[in-house]
Amino acid sequence: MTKQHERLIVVSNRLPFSFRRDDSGKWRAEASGGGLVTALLPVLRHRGGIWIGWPGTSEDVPDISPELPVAGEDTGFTLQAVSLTAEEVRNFYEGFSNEVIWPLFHDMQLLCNFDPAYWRTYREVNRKFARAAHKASRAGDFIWVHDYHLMNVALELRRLGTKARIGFFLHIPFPPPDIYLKLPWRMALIDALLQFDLVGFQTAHDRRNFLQCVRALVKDAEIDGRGQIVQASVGGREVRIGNFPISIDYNAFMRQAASPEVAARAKELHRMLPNRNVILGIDRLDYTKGIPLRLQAFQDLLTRYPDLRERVSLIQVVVPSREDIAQYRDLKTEIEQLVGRINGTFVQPGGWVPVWYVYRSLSRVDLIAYYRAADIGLITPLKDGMNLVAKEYCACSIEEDCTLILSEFAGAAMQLGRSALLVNPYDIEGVADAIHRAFHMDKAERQARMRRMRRSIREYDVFWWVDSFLRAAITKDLRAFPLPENHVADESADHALLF
Ligand code: GDG
Repeated sequence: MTKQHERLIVVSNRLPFSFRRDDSGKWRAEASGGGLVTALLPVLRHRGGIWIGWPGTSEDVPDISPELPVAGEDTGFTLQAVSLTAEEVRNFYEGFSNEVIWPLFHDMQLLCNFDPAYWRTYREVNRKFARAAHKASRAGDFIWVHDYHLMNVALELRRLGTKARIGFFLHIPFPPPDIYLKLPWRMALIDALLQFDLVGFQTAHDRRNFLQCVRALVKDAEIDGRGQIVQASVGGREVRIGNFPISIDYNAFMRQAASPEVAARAKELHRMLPNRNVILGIDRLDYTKGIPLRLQAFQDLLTRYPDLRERVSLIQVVVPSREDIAQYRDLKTEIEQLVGRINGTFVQPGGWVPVWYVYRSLSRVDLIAYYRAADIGLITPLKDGMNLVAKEYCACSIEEDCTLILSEFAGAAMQLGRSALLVNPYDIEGVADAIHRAFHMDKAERQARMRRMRRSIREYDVFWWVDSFLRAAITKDLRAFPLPENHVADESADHALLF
């Protein structure tokens, strides 16, 4: 850990807080329950620090930027807002971030809209975030920038003459060169990423893709080392490049899963689905999550394995997301049509309903109750940086009597792949066969697999992740850090696992 007076400045697109007025009319900040914020709060409180981000806009909270320092008083550190105009939100957030980088980095280049205006606004907005970070920081601080919205921030900070060290973590995958090279601004973006002092990816696979792009595009780059963290020397600067699989607050999930409140909710779910195996899918509404193919696999299961009819139900929770983007609205319609078709074909009026479709955000208690009640977790993204739902499902399976079916294209497969049932999400019959296998798996095997996964997630939780990233930024010794099983440091070995 770095010295205490070296503050941590976190920069992310959204501030992970919601805001409400207290009885005296003052705004108050409440941390959202996500793993990232849970893990960073203790570090920020301990070292002192600042969280910079866009507070978002909503009808309830028009623009509270000027009131943020007061609103954030209870958090133990400072919150600082970057305000965005409606046009910036359109071109930077919905445009470049979510119509260019998000689809491209998930290998879906046909969904990209490479509008040059998006790139211009992306650079301007990144400059805005950089100005805020520059103003807030001093030499000796560590600025930790998060995710694909803010890849240009270090470049802008260098222009401003920032003395603090700057790290970056990419939460989504990094694509291989044949896909990355399609980006019209490929050179500028790779140069921008190399302006950070430390660039972190989810898996060794993402890190290798990035290094291949650096080798292809940056002629004077010298890359040294083969451990979890490698060093690249570019134009006289040293950049560390590593992989740090993000995780969850395992103990918090496990404890809450064991609470009487969750137990009662989980029991209620089982009562509504008597003598039935519950299969669970939980995803944000997103085309990367593979929901339509998953529904087709479930339909194939009921068609080819009639013995499972009335013995399984799929609960598919879809959390509304990015509904202002046309592709997301189309996806919602496609999902609803598929659910209607499956239920229309197989439903028993007054009895069994094959698919329970929930389109809304669940409370944390309900979310954990669904995890706890499910016999099979069905997580089949077409591509995913990590997928925290997979890890949360295992943490909440306190009886250890259930099975995880996991896409081999989720980052989590690197860590959990030996104990989950790995599937290719494009293989409809293969996914149906995996559900059939999970249904018939004997209890001893189920428990042994789940126990191994839970042990690994417990050991390498989100606090380990924060600590290993921050240590990687300052360590003098670049030998491999301990990584979860299969997050092997050696590049050739992880390649062998996936392909
Ligand atoms: C990105 C990357 C990477 C979901 N439904 C509800 C709910 N959730 C929470 C889950 C989980 C989170 O949302 C989803 O995280 P994922 O990792 O599964 O997916 P993304 O949102 O796409 O996240 C991903 C992640 O960043 C972290 O680096 O793993 O690959 O795409 O924590 O619990 N929470 C509540 N109600 C819901 O209905 N309360």
